[in-house]
Amino acid sequence: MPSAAQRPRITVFSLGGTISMEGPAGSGVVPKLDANDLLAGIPQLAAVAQVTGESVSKAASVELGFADVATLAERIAAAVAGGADGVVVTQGTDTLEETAYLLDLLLDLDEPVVVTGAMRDPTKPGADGPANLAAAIRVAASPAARGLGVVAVMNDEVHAARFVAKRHTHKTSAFGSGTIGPLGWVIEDRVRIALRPAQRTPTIAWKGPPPRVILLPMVFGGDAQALRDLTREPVAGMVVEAVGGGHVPSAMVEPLAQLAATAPVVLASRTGGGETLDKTYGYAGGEIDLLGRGLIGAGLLDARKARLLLSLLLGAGATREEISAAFARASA
Ligand code: DAS
Repeated sequence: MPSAAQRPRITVFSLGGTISMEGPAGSGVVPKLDANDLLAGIPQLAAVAQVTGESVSKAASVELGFADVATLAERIAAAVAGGADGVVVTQGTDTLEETAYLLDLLLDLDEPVVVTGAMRDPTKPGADGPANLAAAIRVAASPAARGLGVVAVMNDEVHAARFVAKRHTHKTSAFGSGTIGPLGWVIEDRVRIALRPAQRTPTIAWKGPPPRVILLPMVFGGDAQALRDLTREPVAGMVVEAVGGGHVPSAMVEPLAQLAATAPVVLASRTGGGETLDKTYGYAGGEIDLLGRGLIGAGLLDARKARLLLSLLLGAGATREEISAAFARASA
């Protein structure tokens, strides 16, 4: 066993979420515990790594915003510059998929950065927070996880930030990567990385809070009024969460084309897996029609991840061509 000084140095940043929540029976749980409280629940991990806790916030994850994650990214980069071999972020699961991808876009580190949380709060039998935190620390300490970009570790699975999504309201197996599955897993005391992404997520410089990018879901029967309502004021960009491989009702084509002439409009799919099509359907409102009118395919990114990428690109002052190229790269 490595001596204490030889063990990898891991910094754990706590943001709140169910993993940190407590409360009297019957009145609901709220964020209470900080990083050091969470680490006190897994003393056996001291044999794996030298772990330091830093409390960032005690919030429900729906309260997090772009600036919070940008500040966290700076703190993570500083921890690594100060000698950390890996970093773990604990937060609420509701927006974990967004935080993980934003960190992936903002950071350019070989050191593992792992986001985790819990589906069952610490007052529940079988609370999964300690197991998830222990697995996340093992991954952050593992040389096998270097160079993967940011990952999420939940339920002993390792997921790429670009693909991970919360797909269930309460199961401990709520997280998945619909299109590719997990990159690896934790078993006994081992971290197994079975797949490595073909390419890293591009890094985008943070230039301050980005302009507003709207996400518009397509619904059965269409809702052209929603599009009119949302674009009454000028918008910096829009992501259309289209049906199937990237399709909208024909009545929405013209207004979307008009918008695409003045602001980037990205075409994503609401299916939760696969990538957007570009040369299959020829009907009005099909993907060939929409891409021909200037919309940009989201490729492998779902609508929520596409909104984050478009927001950061606009915030960094990217041109239309640079935005198209970034989405093409995100799918390569
Ligand atoms: N749903 C809770 C969680 O899983 C709350 C939150 O996201 O903060 O952590």
